Amino acid sequence: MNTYKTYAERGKNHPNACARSLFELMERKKSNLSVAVDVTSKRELLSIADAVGPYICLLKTHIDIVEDFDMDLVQQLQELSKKHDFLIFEDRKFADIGNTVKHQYANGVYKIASWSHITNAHTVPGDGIIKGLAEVGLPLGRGLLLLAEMSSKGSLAKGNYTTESVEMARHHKDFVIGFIAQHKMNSYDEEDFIVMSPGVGLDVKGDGLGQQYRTPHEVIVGSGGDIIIVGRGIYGNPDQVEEQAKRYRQAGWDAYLERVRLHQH
Ligand code: 5BU
Repeated sequence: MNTYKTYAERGKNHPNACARSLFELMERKKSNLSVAVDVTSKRELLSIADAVGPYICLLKTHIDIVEDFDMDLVQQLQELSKKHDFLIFEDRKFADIGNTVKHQYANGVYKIASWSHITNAHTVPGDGIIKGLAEVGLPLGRGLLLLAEMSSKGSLAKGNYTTESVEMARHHKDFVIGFIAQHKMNSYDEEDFIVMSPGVGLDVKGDGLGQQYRTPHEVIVGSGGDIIIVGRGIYGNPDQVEEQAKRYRQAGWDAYLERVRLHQH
């Protein structure tokens, strides 16, 4: 199955340019680590992005929590993305009808489409949400992830909801590059969806607000995820950001190498 091929092999054949460059840079940097930088000041966000930059393939943001947001912040993030060779993923979780999300993606204060290589959307509104976002994102060479599963306790995104979300992605393979999910979602050899999994931690199992953590090994070897998304495990202790980024990058990459070994023919 595609999920168990190497990232390099998957990068060669992927129909979406954004997915191709992501796979290529993962192999180049030997990293399947995405850091979720959920901090509320521009200074902190930039300083963490610069510190973790060399170890990550993808920087995940929640841009609307930054108190002193301005367009200079996104310009600096773009510069860091070039300097350290990573892509940017704004975890916006769009959830409205196509016409509304189109504006939320392109316009307003944040102009997400203009700087974020990847964003994501809930499937609850039906596939009009994908069509609306694609009108803005496709001409810019962006990629979309659908939320097929969530990491939090009691999530309703399961069973039929998850299956139908995958079906929706199959009808929009030009723009949908994969899923936020807890397990591999591919069924066929000829399709290749990237699976990014949040809820990853090496030291704790949860956060008291519903978050649930698994180890990089559980995610990548046990469940077939491709990219581990780690937040507080990395930036939680300000003195250890770089050290933790190295640690998670190593754990994620070792798990990937083990998966490749296990599935060699
Ligand atoms: P943490 O600090 O590693 O718990 O942060 C996890 C991040 O991933 C945080 O930005 C969440 O908004 C995000 N997330 C998640 O935790 N679980 C999900 O199912 C989805 C996103 Br979708």
